[in-house]
Amino acid sequence: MTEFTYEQLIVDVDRAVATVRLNNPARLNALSPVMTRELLEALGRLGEDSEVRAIVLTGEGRGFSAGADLSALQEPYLKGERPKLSVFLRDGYNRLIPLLAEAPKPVIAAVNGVVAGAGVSLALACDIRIASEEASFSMAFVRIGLIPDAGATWLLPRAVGLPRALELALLSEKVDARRALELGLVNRTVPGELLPDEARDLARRLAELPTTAIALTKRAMRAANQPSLAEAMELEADLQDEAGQTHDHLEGVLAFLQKRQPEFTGR
Ligand code: T3D
Repeated sequence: MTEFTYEQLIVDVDRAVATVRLNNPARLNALSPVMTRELLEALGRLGEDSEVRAIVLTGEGRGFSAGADLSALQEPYLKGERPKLSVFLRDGYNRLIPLLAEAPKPVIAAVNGVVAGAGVSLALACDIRIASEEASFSMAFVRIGLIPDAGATWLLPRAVGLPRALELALLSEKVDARRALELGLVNRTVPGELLPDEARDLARRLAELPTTAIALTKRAMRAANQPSLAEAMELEADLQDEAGQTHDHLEGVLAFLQKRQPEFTGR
C-alpha cells in the first residue's frame, strides 16, 4: 500500500484502488481552501495514474463533509468586507467538481456521516454513493442565504428529479439515510461499521472492469445532459455573487458561527 501525506487529506493506494479521506473531523470535514487545493492536487494525480483504476472518497470522523468552511468568512465579514464569492467558486469548486464527475475512472462516495452544502455536491459528483445508515444530508445553502453551488443545481435534479431537488434545496431539511435512499440521493445504505469494506469491495470490482469503457461510458452519459455541468457552474458563480451580497447571507453566516438562530429579513 502507498500512502500520500497531506494536511487535510489522507490518501492511500492499494491494489488499483485509491482511497481519499477528507481529514478535518473537528469541523466535520468542511471544505477549507487548504482541503480544496489538496483535493485538486490529489484527484488530478490519481486521475492520471494508470495504476489507479477506481477511487473511493470518504471522510474521517462523524462527517463526510459539512460544505464550505464558513470560519474562513468570519474575519472578512466581521470587518465589513464582502468578497465576491464567484472568485472562490471559479478557483475552487468549479475546478474540483468536474475533476470528480469527469474522472476517467469510477469514483465511489462512501458517505460515512453528516453531509451539508457543497459536501452534498461532492458526493453527487461521484458515480456511485454508498451511505452509512447513520448518514444525514442537508442542502444548507439557503440557511446562509446562498444558492446551491459546487454543481448542485445540475447534479441534484439529475439525481432526484426537479420537484424533489427544489424541495430539498428550498427547505434544506435534514434527510436521513433511509429517506436519501428512497429519494435516489444514494445508491445503497449499509450499517456504518460495514461501509469501508463495502466501498472497498465495490471499488475493487470496478477496478477489475475495462477502465477505458468505464471512462467512455461516463463521458457519453454526462455529454447527453445539456446544458453541461460546466455551463451550470458558471451560472451558479454569477448568481452566488448576487446572493453573497445580501444582508441575509451575512446574517446566516454570522448566526451559524455565533451559534444562534438567524433572523432573515429578505434583504
Ligand atoms: O464560501 C463560499 O465560497 C460560498 C460557497 C458555499 C458552499 C456551501 O457549502 S454553503 C453551506 C455551508 N455549510 C453549512 O452551512 C453547514 C453548516 N453546518 C451545519 O449546519 C451543521 O454543522 C451540520 C448540520 C452540518 C451538523 O450539525 P451537528 O450538530 O451535527 O454538528 P455541529 O456541532 O454543528 O458541528 C460540529 C463542529 O463542526 C462545530 O465546531 P465546534 O463548535 O465543535 O468547534 C461546527 O462549528 C463545525 N462546523 C460544522 N460545519 C461547519 C463547521 N465549521 C466551519 N464550516 C462549516 N461548514
